[in-house]
Amino acid sequence: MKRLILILGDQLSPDIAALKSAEPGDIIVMAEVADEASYVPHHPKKIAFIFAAMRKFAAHLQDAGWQVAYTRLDDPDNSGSIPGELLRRADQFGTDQVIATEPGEWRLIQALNDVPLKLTLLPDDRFLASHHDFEIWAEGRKQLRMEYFYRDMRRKTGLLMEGDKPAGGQWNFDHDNRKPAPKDIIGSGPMQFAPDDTVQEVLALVGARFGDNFGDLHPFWFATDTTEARRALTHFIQTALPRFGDYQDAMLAENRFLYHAVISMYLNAGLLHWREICDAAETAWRDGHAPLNAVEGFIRQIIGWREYMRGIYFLEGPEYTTRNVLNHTRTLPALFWGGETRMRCLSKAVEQTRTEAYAHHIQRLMVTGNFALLAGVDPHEVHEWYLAVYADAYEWVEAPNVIGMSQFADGGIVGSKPYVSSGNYIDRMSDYCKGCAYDVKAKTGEKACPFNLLYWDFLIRHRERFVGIPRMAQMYRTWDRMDETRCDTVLQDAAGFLIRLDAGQVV
Ligand code: FAD
Ligand code: DLZ
Ligand code: SF4
Repeated sequence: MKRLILILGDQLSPDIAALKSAEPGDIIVMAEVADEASYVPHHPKKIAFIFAAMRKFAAHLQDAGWQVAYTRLDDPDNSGSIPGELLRRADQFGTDQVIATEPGEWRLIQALNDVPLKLTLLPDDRFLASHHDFEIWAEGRKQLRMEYFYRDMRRKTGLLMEGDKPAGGQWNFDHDNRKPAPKDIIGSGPMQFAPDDTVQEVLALVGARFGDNFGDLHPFWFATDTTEARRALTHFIQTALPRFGDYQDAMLAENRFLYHAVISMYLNAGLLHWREICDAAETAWRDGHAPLNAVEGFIRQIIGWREYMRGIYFLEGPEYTTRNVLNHTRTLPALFWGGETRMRCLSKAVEQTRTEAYAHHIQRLMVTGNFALLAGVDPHEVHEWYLAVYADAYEWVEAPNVIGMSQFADGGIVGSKPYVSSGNYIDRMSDYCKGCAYDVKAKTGEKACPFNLLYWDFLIRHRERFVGIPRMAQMYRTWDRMDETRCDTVLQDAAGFLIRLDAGQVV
């Protein structure tokens, strides 16, 4: 009996499990549906990227001889959901058998399991660690530290290994990697692609249907198929990888990409595979084109952090995104949606998110994430914002980064301590503070950088929880040595700032 082979918008890999198990006569089902396009208000560039890549992937499958039942968003009989499209296609083709690859969000896994058809859900083997591998690794450990998981992944892949030893004698070269941004950035940023006919058609559709969502649709420059994504990868390896390590944590107002790869949207949608990316990076090192600190740092992000985050998401289960151990309840401030702010770092990070559907790791972690955490914003709202605004965002990778790493809402599963900082860190790593309405050196008063105020306010609010963490104890000692009147002023100024924020004033 013929079967339906479901391919989702982030499963655009020729070797995706469902496709590998397909046989001649099976029907490939792909569908642009309102439910997926609107469960959060996705950035229009993200929707356009996924739809365009889906259409090209479907065409590629058809060329290879597959029968593809493709639903466009504006098809009149589009049921609006993945389960609805499966039922419709099952009826049309007279089958009740469906083969799918496990989706990257619990929400959709549950929806597929509820469809009254005979579903076979295959593991997504595009990842290095299966759920089982991660469970085995996690079992019996008091703390799930990424660094140890990463070493296992190095051994498993053989990447940057010399026998059973790490290349260069060290697993991790991060101490070489935290340089502030240089004034002169060499390099042209990520490779950009002019929209072809398929992309143009999608842009018209997305503009009409999702033009009111936060985010600029134009100019659209993403790669939308594997050939283009591979060109973007090669461009990164040649032009940026050698400096990736040194400036990985740096931020510049007028240079949005620095030496980052800007490939996460391609990798997560299936246009690239982790192995080809890491092999290309390792070859660059072995050929003497890129230094070890850059290549090790880059490979760690992919076989370390990325795989680890996915492991945590599936280990922790569907209610992970509702965790809120710090009991933060503030509504996400309007400035996250482009509302006016005098804080230049936030204004620049949100502006580039609006135009590019991209911000690099430190902008996400130490500017927007840091501010939301210090201000005590409800982590679920923060999570939904990140899920909506970045082109690479799917819950399996976004939620552990936001709920865990950035907001500490999971109580320390991902990070042993919260990622918080005063303005000083942002000043050291960026050029944002020059030209800001606030003074990063001022600790109290009208001009005081809000990060300076909120930093102490956060630490004092959560003193009981954090004072016992060795790497935080020093901060509490500093506070305890500060003059009492000064401490009161800091907390009063912080409270005043939060009142103005809640009242919707421009802060
Ligand atoms: P580079 O800096 O060039 O890194 C190379 C690759 O490493 C990335 O493409 C990505 O695949 C991987 N990587 C790096 N860091 C991480 C990480 N922490 N977790 C998983 N993969 C990583 N990444 C997503 O793919 N989707 C998300 O929704 C997402 N949300 C995030 C939210 C927050 C609050 C934070 C702090 C980080 C988030 N990240 C997310 C991780 C990281 O910021 C992005 O992967 C990275 O910025 C993508 O840009 P790039 O391709 O230029 O990455
Ligand atoms: C993100 C997304 C969007 C915007 N639209 C679609 C769609 O119309 N059809 C589809 O199959 N997939 C889409 N996706 C990706 C899914 O939301 C994704 O597969 C799940 O969130 C699981 O990761
Ligand atoms: Fe951001 Fe403070 Fe610097 Fe202004 S002074 S850019 S608010 S860190």
